[in-house]
Amino acid sequence: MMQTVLPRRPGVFRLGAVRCVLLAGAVFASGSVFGAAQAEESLLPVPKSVSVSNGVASIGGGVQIVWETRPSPLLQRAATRFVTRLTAIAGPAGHGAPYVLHVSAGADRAYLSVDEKEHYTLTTAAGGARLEADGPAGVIHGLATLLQLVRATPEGAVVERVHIDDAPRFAWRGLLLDVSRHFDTVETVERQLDAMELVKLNVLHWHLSDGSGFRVESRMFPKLQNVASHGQYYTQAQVREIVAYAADRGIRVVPEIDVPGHALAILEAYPELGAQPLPDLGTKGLNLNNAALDPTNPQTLRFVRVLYGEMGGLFPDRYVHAGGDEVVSSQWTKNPAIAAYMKAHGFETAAALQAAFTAEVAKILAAQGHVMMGWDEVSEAPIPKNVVVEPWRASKWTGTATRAGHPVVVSAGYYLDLLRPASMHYAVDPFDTKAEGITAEQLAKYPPKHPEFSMPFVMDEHAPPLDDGQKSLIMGAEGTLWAEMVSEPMLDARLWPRMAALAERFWSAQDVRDVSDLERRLPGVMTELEATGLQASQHQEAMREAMVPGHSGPLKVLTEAVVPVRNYALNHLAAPTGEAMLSAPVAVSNPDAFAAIRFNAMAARYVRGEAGLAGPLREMLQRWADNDPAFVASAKGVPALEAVVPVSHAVGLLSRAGLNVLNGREGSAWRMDAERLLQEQEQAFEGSASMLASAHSTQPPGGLLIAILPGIRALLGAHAP
Ligand code: TNX
Repeated sequence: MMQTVLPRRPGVFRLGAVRCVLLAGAVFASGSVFGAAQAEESLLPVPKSVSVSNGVASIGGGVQIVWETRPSPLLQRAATRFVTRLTAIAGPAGHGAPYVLHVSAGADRAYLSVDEKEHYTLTTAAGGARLEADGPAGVIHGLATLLQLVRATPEGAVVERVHIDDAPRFAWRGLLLDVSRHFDTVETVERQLDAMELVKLNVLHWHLSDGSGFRVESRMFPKLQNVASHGQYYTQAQVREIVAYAADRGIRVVPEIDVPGHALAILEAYPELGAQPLPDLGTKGLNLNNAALDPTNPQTLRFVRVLYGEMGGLFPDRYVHAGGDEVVSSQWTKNPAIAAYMKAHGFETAAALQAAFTAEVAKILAAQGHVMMGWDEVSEAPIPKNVVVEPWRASKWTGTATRAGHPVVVSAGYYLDLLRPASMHYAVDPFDTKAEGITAEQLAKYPPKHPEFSMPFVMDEHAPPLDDGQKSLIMGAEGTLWAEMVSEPMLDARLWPRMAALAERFWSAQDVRDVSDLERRLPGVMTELEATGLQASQHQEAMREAMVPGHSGPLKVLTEAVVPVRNYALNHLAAPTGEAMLSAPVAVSNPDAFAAIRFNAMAARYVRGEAGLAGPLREMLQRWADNDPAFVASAKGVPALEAVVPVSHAVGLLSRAGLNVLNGREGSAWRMDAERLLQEQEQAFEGSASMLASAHSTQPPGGLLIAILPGIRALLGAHAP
């Protein structure tokens, strides 16, 4: 591996403007320029405008960066990262003339704020490129784009020749990491920040506190780390390190300390602040989300003031997320003192009391120089206008919150823990007030088990579209990955590549929405992210090996053809349940099974007449058909694998049916078997097509759905025999 020796020959040349020359040590095999334009087709997120010139330029001689404006240390580090990544992607060293990259960056005092300047232009030519940015963020983005224009070829690395003019659609492009439910080490968080930089995401929404644990060292309330963290927390030095690491990559860190609900961990440490006595933590089926602070206790607001004051000092960002979600009314109404307080002060509902609490928290944060954010529940009763609302339960809240004048960051439709494929999340536009929510049809078909809790999740079929004023209040959006069922080794693969699809939704123009084009680019993006540090495949490999030491190959092949059940259906499996889920096949199955997606796309093209695809289709089907006996053998004595043997059989049977079609085999018995199985498996998809369906339906063994159904269905003929 090439080491970076940057700056190897730093020097200052005077050529009119200040020029700092930085010669990168990455030197690639020199070679002739060759290959058709391609890399520009793998850009993600799609830039605002791209014009392609003909041809490519060799970058085989390494990169020489010429700063047209004086580079800050931050930009110098960005350049170093660029070179390191280029080396990782473009391969071994060679000699030749360096590719000269001229960079100029305007000054931007708003860097790392929602008002920062992110625009850049990038022109790549024969011997080099020019990157002009309005500020540091634009340089970081431009370098990410340039990296995606590089392609390794047998003759050495080349860069596509293009002119790009780019800026994001939304200023706030976030990712929520829930480190309360499952803790992630500093290294793991930093890996996500690296990946975020490469797809131009710019906010880490760090969910640091919830029922399962409080994750930051507090000097003011040391029981938060000594008791509430259960031993897993970030020291203040580590928090500063992560904030700095993020800042280097153009990423703001918005901390969330969730109050007044989701407070169990805090209450383990300070039970006197609770609305109810601390529940016995050993209670079977205890809902860790329910415990709430007592908003009427003056000590509660004091706690919030001092804690937020301390935490605010660690997080320089203007915004602090104060949570506010899922406050269970009975936590308050069943406490006689709180009930009496509500009566005395005219709070008719828990929501009204929460609004008063929210207003106090917003005031506290404002006094500390911050702006409060909260989940959409905070907007159910009047609260100060400047509180940023984050719709999550349904898209209608985007409409109501903006109608009330609140700035909004949308997360409804972007819940990665629902385990939907990238294509579904990608289809959701932040402006759409009817994108996410339980439909009337679903409600009728699957009556909710907790009717009083369902209405906020229900879609408003009459929700009007946003007007221009409302649209201007949408600051952006966030992908959220709640981690009840995401352990640290699972994190990279649960977040990516789906988060990259969301990065495009949040950056690119509203009309960039071609799903097959997205699906075509995602594997390449995964390759880029993994080459530069992400560990999705490595971790999955290790997890498979832990499940079946020495014999994990068949499990890997099985996971090519399956996806996990969706919409919290994992909560309703017969087995595995609880923590066992995290070391079962479903933990290493991906919501986007690339091989299955490719198979389905190819099968569709085959039946439309591309006969040449028969070969590759046959190869895939043969692989899956042959895998069944191998899987059965490997599963012997491993309960988690034995549980999904029926899934392996089904994949085998369907694959054999597909082969029969390709081989022109006659007969009807195998067709009928396959048809029956197809219907059964399509039904299984129906069973987790929404949160309500998930709670009502029997789920497939091990929570695995078969992802190659559309392709098999296409091969068998669109109509049932
Ligand atoms: C609701 S999303 C929550 C989270 C859970 C999630 C999934 C939100 C604001 N609250 O605390 O993790 O459902 O169970």
